[in-house]
Amino acid sequence: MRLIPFALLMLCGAVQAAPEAVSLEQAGVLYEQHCQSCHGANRLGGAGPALLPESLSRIKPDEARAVIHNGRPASQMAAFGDRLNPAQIDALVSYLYQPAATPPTWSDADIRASHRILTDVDTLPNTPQHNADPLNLFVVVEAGNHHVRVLDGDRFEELANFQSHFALHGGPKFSPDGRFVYFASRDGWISVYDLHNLTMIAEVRAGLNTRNLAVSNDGRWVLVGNYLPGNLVLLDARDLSLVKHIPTLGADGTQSRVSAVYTAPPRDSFVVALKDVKEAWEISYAGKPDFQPRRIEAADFLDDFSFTPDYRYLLATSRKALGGQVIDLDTGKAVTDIPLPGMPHLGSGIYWKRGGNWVFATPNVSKGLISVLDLQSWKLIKEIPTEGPGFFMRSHLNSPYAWTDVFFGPNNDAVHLIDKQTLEVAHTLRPMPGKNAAHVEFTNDGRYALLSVWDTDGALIVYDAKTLKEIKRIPMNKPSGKYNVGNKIEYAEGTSH
Ligand code: DHE
Repeated sequence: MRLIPFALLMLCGAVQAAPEAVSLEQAGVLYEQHCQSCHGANRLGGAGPALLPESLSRIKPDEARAVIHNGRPASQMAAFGDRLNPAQIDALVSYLYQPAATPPTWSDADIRASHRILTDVDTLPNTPQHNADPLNLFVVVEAGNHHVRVLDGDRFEELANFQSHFALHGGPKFSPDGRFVYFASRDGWISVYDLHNLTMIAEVRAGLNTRNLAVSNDGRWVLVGNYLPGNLVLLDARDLSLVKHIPTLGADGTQSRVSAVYTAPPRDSFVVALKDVKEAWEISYAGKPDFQPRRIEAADFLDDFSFTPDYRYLLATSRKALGGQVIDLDTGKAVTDIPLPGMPHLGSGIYWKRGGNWVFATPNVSKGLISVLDLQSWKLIKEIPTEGPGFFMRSHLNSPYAWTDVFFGPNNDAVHLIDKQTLEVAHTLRPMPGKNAAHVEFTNDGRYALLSVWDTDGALIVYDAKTLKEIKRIPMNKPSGKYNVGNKIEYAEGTSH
C-alpha cells in the first residue's frame, strides 16, 4: 500500500478518493513520524501519556480516533485530522491497541534513571508555612486539566494549584503527620508534595502502568502496585528513591498483576491483592523489615478490597458468582463468599455503627444499588436501590448520612444521602442538573461536605452537611477526588483507605 502524501491530498481538493487500507506495519511508521516525539519510543510515554493497550483500556477506540482527528482541548495533543486520512487514523488506532511486538520492560535502572529530586527537603522548614489548619487541608485532583489544588478547609480558599502527571488515579496517600502527600498516575509516575511548604519534593516512574500506592504507617515506605510490569515497587518515602522491586509471582511461579495495595496500620503491614493468582499477600514493615510476603491463599482471584474497622478481615471483590469474599488476615483463611453481584467498588466501601453493630456499605458499578453487609454475620442486610450504578461513597462519624453518587446512566447528576440507621434514601441532590455529580469528602469536623461536579465546566460545591445548604461553589475542570488530610491520616470512619 502506498501512503497518500499530504501535499497530494491538498491538490486533490474536493475530490475525495476513498482512502486505501493501511497496514499495522505502516501504522507503526506513522506512529514514529507523528506520535513518538511526545508519546515515547515503544509507546512508553514521554511528554504525553503512554499509549500501550494497558494504558488505553479505559478509552474506547472511537474516542481514540476522535482525539487523533480533533486533538484534545486544553492539552498538548494536537489535531491530526489535516495530516492523516481516516484510513491512516483507523490503522493508527488499531496499532495502539495491539500489544507491543517486544513486551515492554521497566527495570530498576529505568526506575532510577527517572528519579528526580525537585527540592531538597532538608532545606525546608518542618512547620506549616501557611496560616491554614494543616489537618483540615483538602487535596483536590482536577482531572480535566491534570492539576492538583490545595484548599484551606476552613475558608475553602486555594493555597496552591499545580500541574500533576497525566491521569492521577486512586486516592493520594499521606505521611502519618499529614505533611507529605503521595500521588500515583496511571502511567506509573509517583510524586511526593510537601503540604507544609507547598512544594514538590521528588518524583519517580515506578512502573509503566500502576494501580495504586500505599504509605506505611511509620511514614518510611511507599509501596506501589503495578499492572505493567506486574510487580510491587518499594520506595523510600522521604525522597522516593528505589529500595527494591518485589516480583509478584504466585506460589506456583505464575506472574501476576497487582489489583491493589493498602496499608493496615494496626498490623504494621501492607496488604496486597493479586489479580492473576489466587493469593493475597501481607508484607510486614515492623521493626527491621525484610519485606518477604506472607502468602494467603484466596478462594478466587481478587480485585479491589477494603478492611473491617479492626483490620482483621479483608473484603475483596472476586470474579466468582457471588462477587465478594472475606479473608481472615489472622488465620490466613478465606472465611466466606459474600453476595455482591453488582460488581462492587469495594475500595469505596465505608463502614459505620448501626445500633450496636458495624455495617459495611458499597456502591456497585454495574447495578443501581448500594449493598449493605452486617460485619458480624457477613450477611447482606439490604440492597438500597439508587437511580443508577455508583462509584463512590463517603460519610463522617458526625454525619447521619452516607453520601453516594449515581455515576453511570441518565441520572448521573444525582447524589443520594442514605440515612445510616434506616438504610433508606433520605435526600437526593442534583447539584448541577445534567452534569455528573460524584465523589464527596467531609471536613475534618464533619460540618461540611465537598462534592465534585465532574464536568469540563464543573465545580467543587461545599454543602453544610446538616442543613444541606450550598455554602460555596468553586468552578473546576472535572474535579475528581478530594481528600481531607485529617480524615485520611486518622483513617477516619466514613472515608476511603
Ligand atoms: Fe478508580 C480509587 C480501581 C476506574 C477514579 N480505583 C480506585 C482504587 C482502585 C480503583 C483499586 C483504590 C486505589 C486507592 O485509592 O489507593 N478504578 C479502578 C478500576 O478497576 C476501574 C473500574 C477501571 C480502571 O481503569 O482502573 C477504575 N476510577 C476509575 C475511573 O474511571 C475514575 C472514575 C476516573 C479516573 O480518575 O480514572 C476513577 N478511582 C477513582 C478515584 C479514586 C479511585 C477518584 C479514589 C477514591 C477515594 O476516595 O479514595
